[in-house]
Order: sequence, then C-alpha cells, then structure tokens
Amino acid sequence: MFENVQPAPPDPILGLTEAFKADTNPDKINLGVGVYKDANGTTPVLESVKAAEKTLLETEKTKAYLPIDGSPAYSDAIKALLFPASSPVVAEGRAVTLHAPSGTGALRVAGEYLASNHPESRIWMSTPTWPNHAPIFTAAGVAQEAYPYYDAQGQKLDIDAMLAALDGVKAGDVVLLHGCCHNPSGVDPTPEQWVAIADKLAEKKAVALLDFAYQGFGSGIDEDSVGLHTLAEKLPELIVCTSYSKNFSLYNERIGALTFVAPSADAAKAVLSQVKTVIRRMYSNPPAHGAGIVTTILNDASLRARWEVELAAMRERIQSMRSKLATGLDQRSVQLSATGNGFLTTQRGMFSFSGLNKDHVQKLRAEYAIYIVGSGRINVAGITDNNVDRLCDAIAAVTKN
Ligand code: PLP
Ligand code: TYF
Repeated sequence: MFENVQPAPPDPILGLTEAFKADTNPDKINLGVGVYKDANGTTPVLESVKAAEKTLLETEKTKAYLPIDGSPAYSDAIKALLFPASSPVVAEGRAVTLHAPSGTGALRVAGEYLASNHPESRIWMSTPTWPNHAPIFTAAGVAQEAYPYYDAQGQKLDIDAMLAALDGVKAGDVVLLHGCCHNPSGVDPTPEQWVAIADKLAEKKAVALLDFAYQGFGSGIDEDSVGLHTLAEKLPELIVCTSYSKNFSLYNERIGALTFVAPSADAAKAVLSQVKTVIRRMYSNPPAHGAGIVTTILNDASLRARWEVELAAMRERIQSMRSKLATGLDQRSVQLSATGNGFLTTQRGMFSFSGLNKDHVQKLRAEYAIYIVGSGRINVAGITDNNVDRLCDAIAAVTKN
C-alpha cells in the first residue's frame, strides 16, 4: 500500500524553516515562520513561564486525564482575559470556554462542530488569510467563500470592498475575522471599521469567528480586544479561537482555547455539550501542561505583572524593528511602496506585507540567504540590530536591479 505514495509538498511557511536550517551561510536571516525572536535572534522561555513551571512541578499531584473541555480554572482565566467582568456575555452566562490544543486545534474543533451541527453554514475568509485556514476548514468539511480585505496599492484595509462582498453572506454563515495583527497583512480594522463590520454581520444574521492568535502583540491586551468587544456587543453569537503560542511564547506546548458566545446561557450549555462530543472523537481530552502554565500566571498577581512586562517587551521590540527597517530603507533610497516605507511602521503585530514580489523573495534567498514567505510577508520579529543593515542592503540590491 505504501510503495506508491507520492511525497506531499512542504507547508509553504513551516517548510521554509527546514530550508533555513539546512543553509550553511553564517549570515543567513530567517524572516519566515511567525515565531518571536529576541535581540539575539533566539526564542526564549519567558521568565513568568519558568516561574509558573517551577510552581507546577512542586505542586502537581496527578497526571490523571483532564475533563474533555479542560480544567474549569483555565476556562475561567481565559474568559477573564477575553472579556471584562462587567461584560454581559459573562454576567449572563452566555459564554463557554473550552481548552483546545493550540489555536490550530481550536479552529479545527470549531470546523468539526460547524460541519456536524450546521452543515448549511459556509465560512467566509479574507483575501489574503493565514494559509492554514482553508485546509483546516476543508478537512473539517466546511464550505468556503472569500471576501476582499487587503488593498495592496494603498497598503490598507479595503473596507468598502469587504462590506460589499459580505452582502453575499446568508443567515447562519460564519465570517472569519482576525482578532488583531492580521496574518499576513499586518493591517487591522480601525475601531470605527469594527463597528461597521459588526453592523453588517448583525444585518446578515451571520456568526463571527474570531481567530485571535496575537492578543497583546498589536497595541496591548485590552487595546487588541476592541474587535472582540465590538462584535460581542453587537452580535448574539460568536466563536473565538485563541492561541497562547505567541503571547506566552508557548509554541511547542500547543495551548489555545475555543469560546462560544450564544444568545442564552441554556444555548451556550447545549453548544458546549455538542463540542465535547466533537472533541471526544478527535483527541478525547486536552494536554495539561500549557494550560497549567497559563492558569498559574493569569491567577497570580505578581506572575501576571511579570508576564505583562515580558509581553510588552516583545511588542515594543517588534515595533522598534519596524522603525529600523523603514529608516534603513529610507537611507538607501529604497521605497517599498509608491508612498514610501511608512506603512511598515503602521502595520501591526509580527508580520508585514513588504511589497517584495516573488522574484525579490527568490533572489533574497538564493543570493543573500534571507528567507521570506513567497507572498512577501516578513516576520519583523526575525530582524535584529545585528542583521538589519545586511537586510536593508540586500533589499536595496534586489529591488534596484
Ligand atoms: N491563527 C493565526 C492567524 C496564526 O497566525 C496562527 C499561527 O501561529 C494560528 C492561528 C495558530 O497558532 P497555534 O496553532 O500555534 O496556536
Ligand atoms: O503564519 C505563521 O508563520 C505562524 C506559524 O502551518 C505557522 O502562524 C505557520 C504555518 C503553519 C502553522 C503555524
């Protein structure tokens, strides 16, 4: 049976890391996969995480299975990270949160739930979006539609085209939105645009699915929740897929959550029971360690304060690298767009749609050992004080020829 299997193509983003590792150029630069790196180019374990792990090691009494939906303490802590205590969705018991193995896992469970319980629903995704979205929902068996999002000429959200396309949404369709730090464009709706989007979804009786993988990487934990809070205020139903890979730097622990907001507490409980049947047949119950870390940090005032400082440091380093890249390109008289390089500093989060084309990307890799995703998406967190000049020189060279 296995003799005739053909090799599958590598993942367009994760595959780059393998090519990067195999490259022997000592000056190679990896701006591919979305993993935070510090000023030394490493992805450290946060101090708050180490401290929480120490506590866990000392206090953990069992490795018995968690409940299907994870520990209630984790669900409560995540709900509090997403919604203020005064929020009606919490006060009225309309939100249920489940522990999911990573953001990817949360998306897949959401897809399986939709396919099993709402087979008529289609999911609408932005153009462009994270390349894993379509395969996840295809595998789950959810039909898909696209809406325009990014205006490549103006480096901005094409809100008019987006809202016009969303006129095609049917009642019960699901619209996938990036909570903040849109991957790959780095362009988010303004607070006013979030209101317009929420109003459109309410008019269409659509359900929003918020993929929230970068809370705290844009402007701050609360500031980055403006989209979530606007949708929760205006829509009776919401699905939120969260990931703690980035903001807790817990990539390999695979820790995330899935939250459903329903029109009533009873409806929320019924949805929870259905999602549990989905989980039971997929992986039965979640892995404990990542959730233990996140719960310990969020529930301890001093650890939480330490984490918030570490999160701010990651965010601010990325912002400072955005400025250094823009300045370095300005100094070399390189303009990545008709309006200059200012867009690099206004895009938010880890990623920047640089405007570099496939040819530039290919030359950067072949001639300078600089690895960028084919779409021109740069992981700004891969830039350091030590490599920014080499990067700017290389971009100048490939864009001028
Ligand atoms: N959603 C988006 C938009 C992402 O960029 C990522 C990537 O890390 C994820 C979801 C999934 O993250 P993870 O599976 O590591 O939690
Ligand atoms: O977009 C990124 O780089 C991150 C990491 O299949 C990632 O979201 C990339 C591809 C993938 C899983 C995670």
